[in-house]
Order: sequence, then C-alpha cells, then structure tokens
Amino acid sequence: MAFLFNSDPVRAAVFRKVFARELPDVELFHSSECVDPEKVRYLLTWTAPDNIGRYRNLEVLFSLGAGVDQFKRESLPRQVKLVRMVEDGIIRMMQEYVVLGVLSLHRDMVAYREHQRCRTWRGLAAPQATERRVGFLGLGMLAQAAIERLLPFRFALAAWSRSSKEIEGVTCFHGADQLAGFLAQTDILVCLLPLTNETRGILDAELFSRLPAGARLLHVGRGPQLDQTALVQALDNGHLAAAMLDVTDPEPLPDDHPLWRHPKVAITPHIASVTQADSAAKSVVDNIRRHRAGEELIGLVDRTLGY
Ligand code: NDP
Ligand code: OXD
Repeated sequence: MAFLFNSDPVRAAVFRKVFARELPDVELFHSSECVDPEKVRYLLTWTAPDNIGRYRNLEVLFSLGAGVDQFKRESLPRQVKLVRMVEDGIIRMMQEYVVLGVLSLHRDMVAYREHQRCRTWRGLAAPQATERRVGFLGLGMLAQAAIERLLPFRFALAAWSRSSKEIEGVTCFHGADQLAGFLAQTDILVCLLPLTNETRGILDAELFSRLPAGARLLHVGRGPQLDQTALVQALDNGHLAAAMLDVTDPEPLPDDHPLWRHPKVAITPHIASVTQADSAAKSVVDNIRRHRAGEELIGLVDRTLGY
C-alpha cells in the first residue's frame, strides 16, 4: 500500500519520518516514477496530476492546502475522497496574519507607510477597538480560529456564512438575504471564503458600495473572489480607506498592475498561512487511520458545495 507525496523534497522528508514511525505498513513515495500506480491508495498534492486516472486504486486525495479550488472536481474519479488540509500550523499562521492585518487596518498602518514615504509626520484619529466593527466573510475553521485571537481586543465582531451559526461574542449572519445587513455594519471586512462558483467575484463594486464609507478590506481567501478593478475604483473615489491583499489574480500581479503601487494597498505574496510539514504529516496520518477505521475524515470536501 503506497502514499504518493507529490510536493517538495524537504516536506517529503518530514512526512517520510512521521510515516515510518506512525504508519510503517504504508510506503511513502516522493516520485511517481518509482511507484507502481496500482499500489497508490493515498495521494497528497497541491493540484491533481493530469494522469490521476492511472491510480486506479486511489482512495483519498489529500490537498496540500486548506483550499481545494485548484482541483477540477468533475475530473476526479467519483470514488476518491477529496480532503482539504486541516492542521495546526495553517491555523496558527492564519491567526497571526489576520490579527496583524486587522490591527494594521484598524491603526492605519497602510496610510502611515505612505506618510513615511512622503516624510509626513501626522497622526490620524483612530477609534477605539470597541467602536470598530470587524466582519468575516466565511466562518469556517480559519475564520473561527482568527476570531478567537481577536476577541481580547474587544472589536465588535460579526461574520457571514452559508448556514446559520451561533458563536459567543460574534454577531452571526448567513445566506444571501443577510449579506447586505452584514456589510452595512462592517468597518473592516476580512474575506476567508473558499473559492467556489458562488464566491467567485463576490468582492465587487456592489458589495463595496454596501460597506460604510471608510471601510477597509483584508483579503486572505482567493484572488478570483476579488474584482480588482472595482477595488481600485472604490479606493480612488475614497469609499474604501485601505486594503491588504494576500491573494491576487493572477499571482503575482503583472508588473504594471495599479495595485502594486497603490498608496492605499498593502500586498503580501500569498503567505498568510503555509502548510507546516510536521503538523500536516500528523494530521494526514490521523486521517488515514480514520479512513481505515471507517470513520469520518477531517476536512472531507463536499463535492457538491465545492469546499
Ligand atoms: P472552511 O471550509 O472551514 O470554511 C468556509 C466558510 O465559508 C464556511 O463558514 C462556509 O459557510 C463559508 N461559505 C462557503 N461558501 C459560502 C457562500 N456561498 N456563502 C456564504 N458563506 C460561504 O474553510 P477554511 O476556513 O479552512 O478556509 C477558507 C479559505 O481560506 C480556503 O478555502 C482558502 O481559499 C483560504 N486560505 C488562504 C490561505 C492564505 O494563505 N491566503 C491559507 C489557507 C486558506 P458554512 O459554515 O455555512 O459552511
Ligand atoms: C491554502 C493556501 O489553501 O495556502 O492552504 O492558500
């Protein structure tokens, strides 16, 4: 029985060690050339290889990332379970990044960076955190973990998801009907939605117009969720005050893209959170054990919903 690790050699070495200790009967291969395709039961990869059909006995396809939009789900064999990455390293890094982003936007760090460039020494009036309303698009694993870390700052917290939720300290909205109400009371909007047919292009001119004047955007979901032209317009006409983008479309943006040099925009190169080999290997081992025991897999993707 084989596990094919289709990613970088450094992380493969860590997985190999953890597998040897925890699942000695599963052989780990780092190269598809060295493994008999019939033996592959588990495959971990960022995107599905073109020839995935040759792994006729594949049972579980593990995504290297928390997102699974990079897989063409319709071309995956029906019997294969698709599992997104749920592991402590990704969660902790996203907690750090969202706290960093929300505090930066709350305390005008994007504007101060521009002031510094122009050698301007001028303070901007900042409301108390209790008066700043932070709203999350998406209230899944990562948004909930980030919210947990934001609670001590006493922001007014809200979130919007597909299904109804109740979380202490968070005003919860759900479904298309409640989106406008959620946006109307959001000063800092954090996008942590998966990319699906429903969320592609969701951050558009209409959505921005529903945010209060002076609102800020922290985008950590996926690039194609954002209409970048609409964002530039909303920043230029002053409706939005600032944006921090960890994801863009394409990645990276072309050299001459206006977002690169926009004074109200900070960009990071899709580093909000990165799968950590050691904790990811433990989580994959745990899921393989669950699979063998006929238990529900953690992070199993609902192929109909797309996340
Ligand atoms: P989850 O699947 O745990 O949560 C997704 C959330 O989005 C859920 O609350 C879900 O609602 C909500 N949602 C999905 N579709 C809709 C919709 N149409 N309308 C309203 N709400 C919707 O995902 P994670 O929290 O683990 O990850 C979120 C995304 O973050 C990933 O898919 C990935 O794209 C991105 N990401 C980015 C990283 C980066 O470095 N920038 C790193 C890791 C992930 P419900 O709860 O009702 O199902
Ligand atoms: C992920 C990512 O999905 O890095 O894990 O974006």
